[in-house]
Amino acid sequence: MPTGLEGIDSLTLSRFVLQMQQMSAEATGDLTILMNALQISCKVVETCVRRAGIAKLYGLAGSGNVQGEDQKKLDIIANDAFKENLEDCGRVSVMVSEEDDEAIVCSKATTHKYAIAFDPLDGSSNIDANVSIGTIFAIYRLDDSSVSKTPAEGAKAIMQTGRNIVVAGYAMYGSATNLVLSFGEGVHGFTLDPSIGEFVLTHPGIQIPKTGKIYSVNEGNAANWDKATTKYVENSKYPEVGKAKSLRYIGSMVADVHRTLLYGGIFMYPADAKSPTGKLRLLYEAAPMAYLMEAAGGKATTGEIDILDIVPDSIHQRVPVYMGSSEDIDAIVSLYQSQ
Ligand code: AHM
Ligand code: MG
Repeated sequence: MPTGLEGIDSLTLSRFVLQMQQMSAEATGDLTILMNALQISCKVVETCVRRAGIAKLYGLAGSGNVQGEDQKKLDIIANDAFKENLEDCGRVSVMVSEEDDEAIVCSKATTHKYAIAFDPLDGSSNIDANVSIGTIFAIYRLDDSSVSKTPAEGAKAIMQTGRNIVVAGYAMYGSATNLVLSFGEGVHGFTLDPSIGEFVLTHPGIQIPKTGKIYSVNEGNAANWDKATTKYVENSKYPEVGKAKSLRYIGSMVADVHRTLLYGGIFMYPADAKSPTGKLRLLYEAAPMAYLMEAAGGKATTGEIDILDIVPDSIHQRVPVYMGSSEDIDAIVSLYQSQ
């Protein structure tokens, strides 16, 4: 009897993670359990995002987060879903969330090998307009011989360069729900099949094109940009040779980076005269996306240093961001070198 599932490629995210773990000689299964908790959290949040209009989850919750921004109801729901699932899985020792002032030390941890930084619902200014939003995460390996007991110790343990990331990725709640991730070698994209409730591999081995036809930036900030950014955008619009680039800017990092990975080009959130270190946060926005970019053959820089080489000085640190196709990033870096 037909099941309706005939012809579906069944490399699910769960099986993919198991296979990745089995390839490692020292694998204990802890990372598989952690990844499972992460996957479930993404499914919980996707369900809330899909039902937000009917369930009256749009709008403000009436509180503010550490960055002084209003928190949306969905921001809080997403943050709670990730924190509860990750803590309960017992494989996370320290968590840093965009929505929490301090690092969280997990009392239920049965092993102290992993820490995770996440932005539970990025791009939340877009929530009420039903524009794509997402979750960004980076898992870091800890020295499990020194267990963090206080938020300050937890913060110190997780403040590592992006080169130490074990797994990074994002979930995008758009017209479909995608989960894109990398264990370091290769970037793979999964799409949630709602009929079976599983993420299925749809974009294996994503490689970003060497150069792209799109630039992506909030041009409303142009009056405050430095010379290199101003020149780069001018060259994109009025090139001496070839065609002008197209501008695409959604204002949701996950959606802008997703498009950049698939189509190529450059996504930027520069520092400017009003925001001297930029807007995006290193640990849970810039570093995980930079990790994916490099694993897909692209580059990610502040203009002066590769994002993955930055040593964090605080858990909510902001950094300037330029990421995308290698030739486009080389062009902005050379403008910085000559300015
Ligand atoms: P958020 O973490 O408060 O949602 O802010 C981060 C978002 C990114 O998704 C996006 O790239 C950027 O802010 C857009 O900022 P702007 O509205 O200034 O262009
Ligand atoms: Mg964010």
